[in-house]
Amino acid sequence: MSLTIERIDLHHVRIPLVAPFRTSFGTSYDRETFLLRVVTDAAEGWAECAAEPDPLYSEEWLGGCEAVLREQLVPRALALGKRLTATRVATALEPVKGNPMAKHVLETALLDAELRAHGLSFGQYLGAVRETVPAGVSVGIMDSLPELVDAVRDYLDQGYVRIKLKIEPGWDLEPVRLVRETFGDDVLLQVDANTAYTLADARHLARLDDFDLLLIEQPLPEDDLRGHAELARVVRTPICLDESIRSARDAATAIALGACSVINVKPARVGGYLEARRIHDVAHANGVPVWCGGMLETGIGRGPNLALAALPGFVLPGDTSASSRYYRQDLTAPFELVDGHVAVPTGPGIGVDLLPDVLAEVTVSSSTIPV
Ligand code: SMG
Ligand code: MG
Repeated sequence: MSLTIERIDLHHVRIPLVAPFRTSFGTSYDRETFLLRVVTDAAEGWAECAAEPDPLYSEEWLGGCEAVLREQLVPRALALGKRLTATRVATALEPVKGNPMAKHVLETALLDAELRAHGLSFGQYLGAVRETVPAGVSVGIMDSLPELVDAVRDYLDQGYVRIKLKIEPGWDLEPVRLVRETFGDDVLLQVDANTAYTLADARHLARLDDFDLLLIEQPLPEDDLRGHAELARVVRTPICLDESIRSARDAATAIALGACSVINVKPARVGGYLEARRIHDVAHANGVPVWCGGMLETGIGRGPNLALAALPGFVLPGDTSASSRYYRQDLTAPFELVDGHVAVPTGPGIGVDLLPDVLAEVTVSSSTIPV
């Protein structure tokens, strides 16, 4: 079956976070993004743009995503006419350099429509082998160490099976030591620097080896694969890449160079679920464990991420937390944490539906991309 696009809408939303989330590159107080709805002759599809208002996590940002969708990506998809599938659209978007988050939101909405038309879930389509996935939680940089300990205690009490601490120069050894000493050796613990260090910090980062961490995520700048390979020779803790990996080719290169021994797979960062699955396949074939990252997605983005996290190579707990970690009121029925796990949606497509009243409440503006 192939589809014809009849309409594309953007719904700009702003949703308050339950608590501010601070990383080495900034603090978020709410989630500001847009949802893309595509109406086709066979079914309708939805996806969430992962970009942030400012280009601080990566070079993409919301305004840029909208512009490239309007002026470049949607026209290329429409040029396919009636022969549209998510795979064909991905191929048609390939000549456009970069812009993975913009490509991801269009491809995912189309894949949702396509799978709904076939009555297939993302999990079935991608090759999920689990009904639930273990949930980790990402803990932001705090104003004080006691606040950090309280936050981690609360997450552990809720049942999260892995803690990730955001770190930056000045907030690294002490918080990690304190969390390890307070909660014991059994807690699965890892850190994420979001590119905040340089290779000159190698000796300093090696001091994290004392704390038996699962991994150090993206310590160095995203374009410094050589630096990560050098660092991996100095630190014993496994190096995990996030921002550096934009494609399956990047994954193959990083693995071959010894720049990482674990990969954080985020569908949005790599242009969509099709490329995300290829990264899983490359890593799996090389014996490199992967896990599913997050971008503070609402239920609309979380649903398909959970399906991806259920693939066989996803052997480490992801940043696939329950809705309550992020929002008092999610845009979909909430994802709940049960025995440290979150259920993979089973319905057609992304397997979750928007709550129209909630969407109306958080919508800042809506617009249409002409088709
Ligand atoms: O969705 O639980 C989540 C967020 C997880 O820490 C998280 N994401 O670099 O991995 C990362 C960050 C990037 C997003 S910061 C807004
Ligand atoms: Mg990260």
